[in-house]
Amino acid sequence: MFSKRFEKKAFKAAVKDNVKTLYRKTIDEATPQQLFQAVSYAVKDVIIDDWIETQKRYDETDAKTVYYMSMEFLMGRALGNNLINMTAYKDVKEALEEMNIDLNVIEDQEPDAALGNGGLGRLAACFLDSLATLNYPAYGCGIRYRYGMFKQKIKDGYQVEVPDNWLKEGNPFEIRREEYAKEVRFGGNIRFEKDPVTGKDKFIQENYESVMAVPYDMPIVGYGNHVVNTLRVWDAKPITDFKLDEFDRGNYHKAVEQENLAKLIVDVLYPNDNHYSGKELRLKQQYFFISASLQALIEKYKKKHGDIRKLYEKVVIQMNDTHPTVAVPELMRLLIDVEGLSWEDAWEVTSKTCAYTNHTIMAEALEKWPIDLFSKLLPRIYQIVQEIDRRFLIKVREMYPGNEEKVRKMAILMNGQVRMANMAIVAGFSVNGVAQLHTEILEKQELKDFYQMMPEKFNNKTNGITQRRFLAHGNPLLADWITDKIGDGWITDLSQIAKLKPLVEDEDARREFMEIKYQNKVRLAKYIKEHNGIDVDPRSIFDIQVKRLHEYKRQLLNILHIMYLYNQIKEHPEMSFYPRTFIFGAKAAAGYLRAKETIKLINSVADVVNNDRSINGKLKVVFIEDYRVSNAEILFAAADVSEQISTASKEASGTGNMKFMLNGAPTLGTMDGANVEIVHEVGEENAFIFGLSSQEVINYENNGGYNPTDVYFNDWEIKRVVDQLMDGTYSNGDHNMYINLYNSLLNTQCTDKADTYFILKDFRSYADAQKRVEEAYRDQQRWSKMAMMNTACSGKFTSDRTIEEYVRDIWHLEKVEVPSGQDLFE
Ligand code: CR1
Repeated sequence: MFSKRFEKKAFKAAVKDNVKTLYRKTIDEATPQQLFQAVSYAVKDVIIDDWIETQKRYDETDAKTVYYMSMEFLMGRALGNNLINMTAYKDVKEALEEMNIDLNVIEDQEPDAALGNGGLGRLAACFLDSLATLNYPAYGCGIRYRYGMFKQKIKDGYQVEVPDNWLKEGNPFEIRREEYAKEVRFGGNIRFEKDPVTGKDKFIQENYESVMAVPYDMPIVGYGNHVVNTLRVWDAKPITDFKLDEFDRGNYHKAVEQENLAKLIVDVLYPNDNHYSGKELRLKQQYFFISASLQALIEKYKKKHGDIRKLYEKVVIQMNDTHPTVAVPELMRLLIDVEGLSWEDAWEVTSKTCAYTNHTIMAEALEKWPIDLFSKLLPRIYQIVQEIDRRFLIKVREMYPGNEEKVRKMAILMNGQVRMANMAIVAGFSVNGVAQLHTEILEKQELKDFYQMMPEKFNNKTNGITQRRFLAHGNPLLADWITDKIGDGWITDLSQIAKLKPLVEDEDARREFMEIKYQNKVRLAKYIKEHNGIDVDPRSIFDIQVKRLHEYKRQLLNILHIMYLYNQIKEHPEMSFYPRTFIFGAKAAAGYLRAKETIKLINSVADVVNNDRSINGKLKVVFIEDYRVSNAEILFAAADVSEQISTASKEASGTGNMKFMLNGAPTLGTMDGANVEIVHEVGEENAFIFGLSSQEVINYENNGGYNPTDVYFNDWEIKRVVDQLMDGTYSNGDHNMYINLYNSLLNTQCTDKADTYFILKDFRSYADAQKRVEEAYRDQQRWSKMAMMNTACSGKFTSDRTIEEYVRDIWHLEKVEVPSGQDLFE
């Protein structure tokens, strides 16, 4: 049925009109990109009414609002998702068909909004979707990078990074809000003065550089509830008046500098996942969007409220990892220097408003800014950090008299560095990890001293994903089938997906389920043919590992195992072997050598294996170029096996694991991150678990590691694959191509510890688990039960559940009902 809001005739007329006014063309003449723009503007028109209505309702009810501060929002495409959430997807598809327009083709014209690296950024995007769907007032605050995550090309098997000019055709789903621009200042020096009238201390920043932050708002559409929240991302522009001024005085340099600073600051997303690079420009980006967001939020609060000391009653700030932690001293600065609060009052407000989520225990991801860089760029902020640290250390010494070890571990300022995580914990009223195991490791290991001192702050919020994008939109065949069987309640209440459990015993249901999986594999096979030119058999096992490339995620273990399988097939052609297609997708940070070598290795193994006619296509290896949200949706839908093989204790949660599960792919993985909870929900018999436990890994680490040569010399098959990195098998005779990988495993150089991610240690156990996968898959009845059970048990992993827990334990928001905005096509 066509809903009133998308009355077919009016919608078609709007699209036609848009093509005319935007491009002076008829529908038949318009390019697919122009049609995408025209359709999007017609959709946005409908969204705007609800957007206005929502914000009006928030204003009237004076509801408490969460500000989700994040350097990353990995949104992907908006058009299809907006239509799904407006419950208009099928109607619009139909209307467009009548105009001879294929909605799928139109959707493919939209570039991904790739303002994030991986899990952390995608989590932020899922959270925004859930917040809107659950009727909670929320802002996402971030940066409008002119270039998002780079586009990945594969040339001769190597990754090549290409700039992601995602805004070049214009973004129909954003609105520039010039009127809310805010000035942000950097550098200079601080002059101290006593106000002659009030006697109060005044801190005046002089000789600074500044830029204007200009917000762009993007609508976040809730599912079927007329709620439209806002993602506010900040652009930078030079302060033009000042520039003219400088020109007048002939200070050409300074004027150009401001122009350059503005351009530079929002130019590009740092492409590091789980890695801190310590670049000054990155700190500028952090302070830039935080200062602007806080100024805007305080201004908004003050429009309705007289007493800034009650800010925490209406505002809660969630800091997505330490990247936005400069919010703590910046809020203190605004409260003290601008609003005139005392230190004590400002601290009370700040520490009741800010909460912190930790997303990793990887040491190289910890943000520790050199004090000289930090204090030069943010002189007043640095003074405030010093005072926060001073007061905190007094408390530490009170609690642990004479224990200077505690001071060294917990201080914010130590060894010439500003330790951002310590600041976030000291100031935040809540500190949460992102899966049970991760939170446990934080409490018992990484943040042990903080946990002992302030256990009440610590809590767990296991991550989740939105089923609207990763099932309703990404897997329409399965979505329709599920709705057919159990109704459409699962779209906003994923716990209902458990109603599929009884159907696991129904043979017809299982056949249908597997037929849909097959259709999705055909869709992926077609994508692979188009993009890679490789033929893959949709009847083979689709074993997929897609995620950022990182040593701890162990793509190297996966590809070494493929080399091992290939050796076996070559050696024993008679051996029974179920055909397998191994699929990878992963971007490596541009400067991450071992990660890039791994990509080259995967592509080289693919080349050798895929072109070896003697193995009769039993083994295929595919590297999906430019893995991103839009092609991820296709990959999850088509997976038989979900590879989640990180070294236990290293993956804080993972969220890809949940997307595979939702789409009916059993996990082949370690007991790490949220895998632990996935196995708990689905049962160990419906997953393939292998490898060291996190406790075993941690024990080895605490005792100087393990010796990989023990494994290497005692298992000739493992030795053979490791040697094949150096013998030219996968490098046309070049013996140095994979030397960094080889050394990372065995370290013949003896400069560093070897195999710190326990790849050789876990190899046998992984190969055994892979063997179990093959056996299980041969029994199609058994496999179909496992696959269906995974979907049926995925209810816990919706981000709706995660958000309800944040609201219950941390944010304390109220739901706001929104009546439908004015109907555009009435
Ligand atoms: C973790 O590595 C987790 C996401 C979202 C990542 C991953 O396991 O699912 O966060 N951490 O919580 C990260 O990017 C900077 O840290």
